[in-house]
Amino acid sequence: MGFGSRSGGLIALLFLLGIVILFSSCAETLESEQVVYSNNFSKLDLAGFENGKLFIFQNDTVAGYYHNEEVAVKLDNLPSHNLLKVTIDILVHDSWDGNPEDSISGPDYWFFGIDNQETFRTTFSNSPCESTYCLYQSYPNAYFRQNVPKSGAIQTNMPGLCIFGAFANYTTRYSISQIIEHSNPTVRIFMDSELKQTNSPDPACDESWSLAKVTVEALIVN
Ligand SMILES: [Ca+2]
Repeated sequence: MGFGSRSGGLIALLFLLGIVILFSSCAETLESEQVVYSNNFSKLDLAGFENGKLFIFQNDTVAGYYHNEEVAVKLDNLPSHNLLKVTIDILVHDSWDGNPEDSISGPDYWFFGIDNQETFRTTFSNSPCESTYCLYQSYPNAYFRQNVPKSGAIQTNMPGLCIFGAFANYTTRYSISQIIEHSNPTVRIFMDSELKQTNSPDPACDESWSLAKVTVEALIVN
């Protein structure tokens, strides 16, 4: 009896020890974090950009505006890392329709990725949301989650750029952040949209986006 309980205790102890070893071996430690690129375009710096173009929106120099065209930034000589944290601040202009799938107006996708791999695809909606009618968006989640328009925004009180240029609350700012496995000393970050508005004579005026800031951090996590 005494022997049995002692071996039972020993087994329990080994079991606990196993859990401790398991958890400590799984715990990841952030060993270094370094900002390797940060650009809000205030210095008119488009070094490394493809399809870079600047304009001033609400007294702020931003890159854009864009409509279903790729923009990318290539960074070289990155320090040693195994993860990249990419943060992209975008301005969503005018009449984005979010998730609804129809032949005229949506979904209105925005996406980005690194090198040749898309890592995040979502939708945005600047459209009205009422109890009986709502054009949902996926952000802050990936497509196809249903969130109310402007969910996760960091600023919503700017006017539109073109078709709703005279109307308040038709440009919405988001700060989109993702940590991605990556270790090469070179990276190409691309951003693009697939906007649909077949009934518009000028789709880029109907809905577009701009780039307000790009920040890249190189992380080492072990
Ligand atoms: Ca649309």
